[in-house]
Amino acid sequence: MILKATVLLIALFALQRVWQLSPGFGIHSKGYIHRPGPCRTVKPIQTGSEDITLTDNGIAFISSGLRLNLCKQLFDKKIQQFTGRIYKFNFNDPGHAAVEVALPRELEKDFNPHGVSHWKDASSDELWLFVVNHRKDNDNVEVMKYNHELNSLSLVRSVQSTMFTSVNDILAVGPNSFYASNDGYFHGCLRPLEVVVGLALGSVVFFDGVTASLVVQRQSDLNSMALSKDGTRLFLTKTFEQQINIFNISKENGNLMFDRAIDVGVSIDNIYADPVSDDLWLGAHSSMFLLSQHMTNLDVKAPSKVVRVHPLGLETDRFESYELHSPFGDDGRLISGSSSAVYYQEKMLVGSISDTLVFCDIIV
Ligand SMILES: [Ca+2]
Repeated sequence: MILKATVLLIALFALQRVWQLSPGFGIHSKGYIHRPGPCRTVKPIQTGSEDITLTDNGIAFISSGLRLNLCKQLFDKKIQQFTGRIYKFNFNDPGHAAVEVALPRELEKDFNPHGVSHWKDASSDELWLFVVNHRKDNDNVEVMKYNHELNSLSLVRSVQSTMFTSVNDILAVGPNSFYASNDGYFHGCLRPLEVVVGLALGSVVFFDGVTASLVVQRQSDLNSMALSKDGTRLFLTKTFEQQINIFNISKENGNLMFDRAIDVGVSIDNIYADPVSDDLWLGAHSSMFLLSQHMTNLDVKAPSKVVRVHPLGLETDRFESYELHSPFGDDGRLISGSSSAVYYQEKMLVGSISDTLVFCDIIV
């Protein structure tokens, strides 16, 4: 009797959770085509461009070939055949294809890239690329030095931590220090259960070059991060809750103090903070339901959407008020499952989890 009542209670709780999450799945959402100007796919990328990091002089580094470490049985088998790569795209010469960057020899056989970030030395051209690598055994953060002449990466260090439970994104704040966001705890087929039951097991880890510490804990649904141009604020996206959380960064120890949330009204993935305008650019999924169908069968198209958050506040508090813009939308035929967007001088790249990369001129 007690067992039956317990099972019934759990079932009711699960139903309530599904009901709560259903708007985020966007079951009735459609993809609307909207272009800011001429848009085209960028060759040769066909196996995803999940995350993009953009230097201040218009060089984009793109992670491609992500094999999600979730329940493999739920995903299209083709995804497991993807090869992890880093591509480079030059906004100053956008007529050309993306170029593959040579990986360090140590990573050639075990490279499954997810979030990317970079750190550029202000007084020199030295550039470090930080990549979340879902290695076969665990999640690592690969810190690599970029060689401009050889278009190659050399491994500086691989950072591991027991706090890296399921790393999604990385945010470099120095040549050897970073924040890493865990989108959850469990891998494999326990992960969908973690989402449905609503376990808040995501976190943000700060690594100061020596030690790792948890700076955000017991959160669900964490995705990607970006830094304000003055380096004092961190933006963190929450996909199902359709929010950007803004934190103030402690200068002393890197701790994060929650300031406010921005409701975006669409399931957001990766975020880019434009250092010129302070605008936030978001790769978004208009329908998580169609996205899940796309990930199960890549032939099924999923809509894409880019959101731009334009701050209206004064310099001291830029996001006190803001406007939401929708510069790009697609029904999935040009690009399915948009996960990232970056902007540079009236031009834009839109990345995807497992599909193409799109370049647009912005003329409207
Ligand atoms: Ca992401």
